Amino acid sequence: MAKASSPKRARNGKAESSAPPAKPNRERPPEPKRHEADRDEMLEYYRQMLLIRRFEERAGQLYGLGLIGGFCHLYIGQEAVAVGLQSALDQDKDSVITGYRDHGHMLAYGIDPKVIMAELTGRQAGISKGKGGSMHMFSVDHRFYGGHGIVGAQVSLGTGLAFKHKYKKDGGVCLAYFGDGATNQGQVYESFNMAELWKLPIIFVIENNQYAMGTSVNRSSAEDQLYKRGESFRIPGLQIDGMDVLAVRGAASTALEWVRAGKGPILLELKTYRYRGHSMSDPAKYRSRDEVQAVRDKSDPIEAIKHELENAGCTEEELKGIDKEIRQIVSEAADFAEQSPEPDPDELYTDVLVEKY
Ligand SMILES: Cc1ncc(C[n+]2csc(CCOP(=O)(O)OP(=O)(O)O)c2C)c(N)n1
Ligand SMILES: [Mg+2]
Repeated sequence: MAKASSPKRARNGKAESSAPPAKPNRERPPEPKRHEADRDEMLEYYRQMLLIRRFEERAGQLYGLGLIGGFCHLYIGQEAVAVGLQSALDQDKDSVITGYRDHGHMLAYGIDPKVIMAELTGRQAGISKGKGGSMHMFSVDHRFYGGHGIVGAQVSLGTGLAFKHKYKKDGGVCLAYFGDGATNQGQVYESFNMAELWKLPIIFVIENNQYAMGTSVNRSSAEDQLYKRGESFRIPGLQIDGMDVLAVRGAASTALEWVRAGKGPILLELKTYRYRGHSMSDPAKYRSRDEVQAVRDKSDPIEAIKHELENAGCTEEELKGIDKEIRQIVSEAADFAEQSPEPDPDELYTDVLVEKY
């Protein structure tokens, strides 16, 4: 009987290349540049971030008064992320999806603060007819696909949205936000694999606010440099200062250019911080007041752009005027929300199934 020949081995102990051949090295995106904005553009970012901050502060008050029921997760501290990224999108074709900390993303997309506040207070005029509340807001008209309570689920849903953009050739890109905690969820990686394999037009955005409920990122994550999380799927990642709206805006341009050129997904890790507890019912005993205060003092995104505006010649009067204008918008939204009627009980049976039954 002929002796079977032993398989050929490379002398250095490494596996010899065998068919099919390995994929070539992945191209890398360029280092993003901080966005150069003129005074008017900076004023617009200031206005939008301030709107989110004041809106969230008011939502916190309404919650305290018992006007908002259920869960309520505030976005205070993270404003530069939604504003910096979404200001770069094409609202006529791009889509956005996020988790339950969603009010800021809707405001940054230009959705009327009144219908968001009315949703928070469970009123008929709310964007989900008062039946979704804080975590389940949705607006197909704005291509804003929620508002999701299941950690990580929006990543697979966002991958589906990106598939739709590609399938329909509508030129859109999906922006899918998720938290540092969500990066340890299994479905995120199944989505990464499919997105890269099919070169889907999606920007995976990790909002690393340092905590997942009461667990800090380095206590929960073996690899805490979250921008590397796509590497084993060949998805390039960039780490960005999420407290600097112009740095975020610059990264958005780099990411959009990459995705729109058909190069597939990209991952952005925005290093940010949430000032409030995880939700309104979180006593936040897992960190010190000093830690929060230090971030507020050193890296507040709104103070930072305000400072740049002052350097660009904006007067205190002008900035105070904007603050007043924003407070007025938020007050009107709160009044609207308090005065709107609750949904009719019959609404319990609508919007449950797509078709009538
Ligand atoms: C699948 C699933 N597991 C657990 C939870 C409970 N839960 C709600 S929020 C949260 C923390 C998520 O933290 P992160 O992704 O960092 O987002 P952040 O709240 O900081 O915005 C957890 C574990 C959930 N909603 N869904
Ligand atoms: Mg987090």
